[in-house]
Amino acid sequence: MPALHLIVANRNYSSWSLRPWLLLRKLGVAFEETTVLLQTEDFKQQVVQFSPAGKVPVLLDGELAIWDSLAIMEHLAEAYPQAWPEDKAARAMARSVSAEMHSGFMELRGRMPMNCRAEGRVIQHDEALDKDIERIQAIWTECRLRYGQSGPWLFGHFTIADAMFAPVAFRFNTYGIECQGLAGEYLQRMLQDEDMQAWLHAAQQEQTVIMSYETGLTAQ
Ligand SMILES: N[C@@H](CCC(=O)N[C@@H](CS)C(=O)NCC(=O)O)C(=O)O
Repeated sequence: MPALHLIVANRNYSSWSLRPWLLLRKLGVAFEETTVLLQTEDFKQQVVQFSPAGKVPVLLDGELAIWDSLAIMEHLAEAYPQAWPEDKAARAMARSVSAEMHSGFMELRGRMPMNCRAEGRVIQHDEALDKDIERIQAIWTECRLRYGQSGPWLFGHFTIADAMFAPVAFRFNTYGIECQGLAGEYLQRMLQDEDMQAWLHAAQQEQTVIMSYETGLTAQ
């Protein structure tokens, strides 16, 4: 019986859930999963048993409950240090871009909600949104250029930084954001990844539609 148990929400919409789920898959760690559906009556009831924040994801590790995607991944990194780059300078950069993703990019998050099974959605662009998009492309390019020599991910092997940006790849796909050069290659690598495809496949099987996440259905 796996010692780890991850509580997540709808695959299609829960960007925060995707992050630790993907990291666990990449670490090759066995874990149990429970899905609680967003905006249902028993969501809060189920989740507050483990998380005072009342949000997912939550990781149960024996007696411990850890909530918040970055805290969960930091907890995993204690047992699996490869979750961060080994090199100190690379690790500092990985921590910085992960924290930047965790606490920022509000325009992108608000206006391009994760909706991974949807494609061809049209959103209106403005300076604030394009600034977020350009900053993400710059991060991907710089990490790949400086630290990506030993593998296909931002710091060579898959790290927490990749997990942090994985939902952005689905968002870029849904809303038709194209990336060039190293950022474009990274985007395609992420979208074609077998674990990302497994997550997407599960999202495609879900029946629930939450209209507040269904942005860009028609040209605005
Ligand atoms: N900063 C938190 C955000 C978690 C979060 O907002 N989760 C959403 C699901 S994607 C949630 O649980 N929403 C339910 C609610 O707010 O009632 C993290 O990194 O885990």
